[in-house]
Amino acid sequence: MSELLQELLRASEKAARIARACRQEEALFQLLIEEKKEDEKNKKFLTDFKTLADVLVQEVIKHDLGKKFPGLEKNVRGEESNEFTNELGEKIIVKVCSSEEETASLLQKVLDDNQLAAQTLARAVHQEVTLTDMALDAVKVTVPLDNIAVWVDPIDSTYQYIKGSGDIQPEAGIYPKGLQCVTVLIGVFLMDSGHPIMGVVNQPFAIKDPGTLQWKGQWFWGLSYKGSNICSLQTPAASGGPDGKGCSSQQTDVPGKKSYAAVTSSAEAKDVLGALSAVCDGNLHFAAGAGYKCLCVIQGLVDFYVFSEDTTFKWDSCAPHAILSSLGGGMLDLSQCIQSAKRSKTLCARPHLLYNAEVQGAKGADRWANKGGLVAYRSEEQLEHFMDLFIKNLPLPSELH
Ligand code: 2IP
Ligand code: CA
Repeated sequence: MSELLQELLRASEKAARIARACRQEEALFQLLIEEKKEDEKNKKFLTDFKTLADVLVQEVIKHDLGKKFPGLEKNVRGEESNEFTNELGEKIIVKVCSSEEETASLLQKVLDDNQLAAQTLARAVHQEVTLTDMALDAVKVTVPLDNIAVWVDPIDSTYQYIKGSGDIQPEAGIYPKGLQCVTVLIGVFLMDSGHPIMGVVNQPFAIKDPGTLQWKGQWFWGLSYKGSNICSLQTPAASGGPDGKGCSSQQTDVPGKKSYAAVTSSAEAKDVLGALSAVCDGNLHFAAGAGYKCLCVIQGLVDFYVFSEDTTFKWDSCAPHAILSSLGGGMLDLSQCIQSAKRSKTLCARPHLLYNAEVQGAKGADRWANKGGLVAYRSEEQLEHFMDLFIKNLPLPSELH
């Protein structure tokens, strides 16, 4: 159904515009970078402006999807709750109202009476977004609306969004940090099976115009449902990313001779880093943002994104996972891959990440953690051989530290 995908794209673009406004409009940027002193915290309703920006973007996505597909808003899930409570225990629910004026006056309450900031934000929230994507117009796939739910990460890589520079130089096409690592992630999955079927990754700060210093974004989408696989990037490896400087390995006919490129988090464990370095032979990269690292795989800048820790969540992976599936790849649970390969000497199973089940016994956000870590890949053929080499280079369990 191209209409749903079109709406996801439109919502992601509205979200990206709000994210850009918060960085580029002076009235909002000052609030974004403002550090609250201890005695100012929770003075009124506002916890932090960055939390408000995150919550508001999530509400806009929910509101816009619900307007087009009534009922769907109940199945939009994300990290943020839209309820703010002040020190007196008073509550305010942040939501998109029916008019720009109403939204502005609601926001003014959370923004310590800052009228200019509230009006600027409300304008971005109620802005009409029209966009054209010819490839998307051609998509004719119907998905069951009564069996889908949506994971949203309104602003992934929040730290880079607030503190990140816009002048970081990429290494082999990959930004280790900075505004380019910020993404808006909207992923659709089937509630019964938990499989991701549609995703949009929007990068609000992709290119800075050297003349105007204004940012331009870019988006990526994919659909993988009942044998239909369609993606905005049909030949990612060939495109090699926005500047054509991708560093992913070249295909060779001799699997044993291939070397791979991978990206991971700077928070990755030492033993895993050792194994990745051994397999990647100088092509191991670090980048901020779970969504951005997935984008590096989607764009063909690297072959794999590997992370063994449990600090990514369903809202981080659902959207890029759907896009990777549409390209013939996917996202697997890393610890299950390792266990299964050790049992059968080969990676015969594909333990794909699923999006409908909570982690048993976990609380809060951890209920939706990708508990066993992850491996994101674009090519099935490469996966087998890469995992084989990677696992061989991991220390035995008794040697892990
Ligand atoms: C974060 C963000 C971090 C990432 C972490 C995510 O989401 O993407 O950058 O850590 O896993 O949960 P790292 O960059 O080390 O991979 P958010 O910014 O939305 O909290
Ligand atoms: Ca995130």
